[in-house]
Amino acid sequence: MKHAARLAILLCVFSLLLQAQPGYRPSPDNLQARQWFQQARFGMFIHWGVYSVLGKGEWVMNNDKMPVTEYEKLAPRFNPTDFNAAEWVSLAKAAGMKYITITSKHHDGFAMFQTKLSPWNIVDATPYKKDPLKMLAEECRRQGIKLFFYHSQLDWHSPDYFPRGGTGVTAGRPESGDFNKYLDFMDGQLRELLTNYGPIGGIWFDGWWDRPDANWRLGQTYQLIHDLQPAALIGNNHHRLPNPGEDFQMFEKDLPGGHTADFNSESKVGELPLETCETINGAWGYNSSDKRFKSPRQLVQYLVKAAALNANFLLNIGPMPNGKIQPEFVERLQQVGDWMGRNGESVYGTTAGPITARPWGVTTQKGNVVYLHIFDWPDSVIAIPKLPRAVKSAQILGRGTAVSHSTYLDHEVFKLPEGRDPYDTVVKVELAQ
Ligand code: FHN
Repeated sequence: MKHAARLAILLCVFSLLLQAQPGYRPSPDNLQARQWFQQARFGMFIHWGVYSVLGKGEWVMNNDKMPVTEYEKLAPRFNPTDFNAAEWVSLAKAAGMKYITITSKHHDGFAMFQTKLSPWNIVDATPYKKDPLKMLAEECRRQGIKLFFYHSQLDWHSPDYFPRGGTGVTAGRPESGDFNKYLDFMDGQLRELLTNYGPIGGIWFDGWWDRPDANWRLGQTYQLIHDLQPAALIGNNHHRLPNPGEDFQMFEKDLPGGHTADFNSESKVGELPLETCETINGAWGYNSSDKRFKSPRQLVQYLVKAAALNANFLLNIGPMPNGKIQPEFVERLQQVGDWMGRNGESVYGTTAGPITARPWGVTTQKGNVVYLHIFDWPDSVIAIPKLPRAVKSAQILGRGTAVSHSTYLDHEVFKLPEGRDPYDTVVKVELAQ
């Protein structure tokens, strides 16, 4: 029995790898894009769609068992006349974010862009009649922010997404369909996104987990993307080690290897650039009743903990149906941005520091500088394990206040001045070359 089980697992993994882009060799542009991505460290995730009309999150169609015919009645009510791309991109920049990943299509199949392949899109199905992704792409280029698209492989609207997976089974679709025809449709919309919106930072796939045994033709889709835009980075939120053809690995509501979320219980940390994503409250898509807002302190510490694990932090907002961003999100993004304005050098372009996470905090590193991120330490004196080379100087980042220091056989002692940062006090330690 054990042998059979092992064989079954091997076959599943092998079939997954077969589906991907075997023999994929990232282009020089792609490798450069990966380097940029790793140094960017901080991005804005945006979950926005027709579901925002109900204010009950992006899974409302499935959770409320709405058939397609019912759900489609939301479109005439979706008219985000207050949408202002410059405001959104400026808010991302003010927060210290270097890229934006926005839903081009979520599981409900609703395209937030002008697609010729289905009338189920924001231009043809709503009174708004404009393409927000086109406006956002132009504004991102203007402000020097990269734009990625989150694209759901899972689709609750297409009749050809068949056989069904574990979701979208109450959408009232016929019990028949041609999955390859659906994949042609999905590839067609990806072609539109990678042709009509200028240079794209990458594609953030989600929804593979709905049909893990299906043949998703990943290799064909990945090849299409890399042929159209070699520098576009592909990530797939399948919660497994990356497949050939993927350029970064994402974790959801979980630091890499943290296994705090049940769907990440098995995921292992691979060799590709890393990213973790999280919400400000508990919802990805706009949820008017979800008041579980994380504090700016929690958000800064999550960002820094990610950087200390060589990972980016993709922090989510779910805009309202009128195109505005709720004030609780704006306020927190501005507070995180204030901290990043004073301490960003301890996050951007850094890698994990020489000391792993401790009760007092974490460390990041850039060249011969180590940043001690002190989240919680009541005393003025702090002892840490010995650093890899002699300490030349130490100061409080952002203030320049000197920090006195002594080295002992196997540890270092720093004496912290009065006045701590409420989110994260960063000690910049310059090491001898
Ligand atoms: O089902 C989606 C969910 O709506 C959201 O998009 C998150 C974001 O990472 N991903 C899936 C849940 O794992």
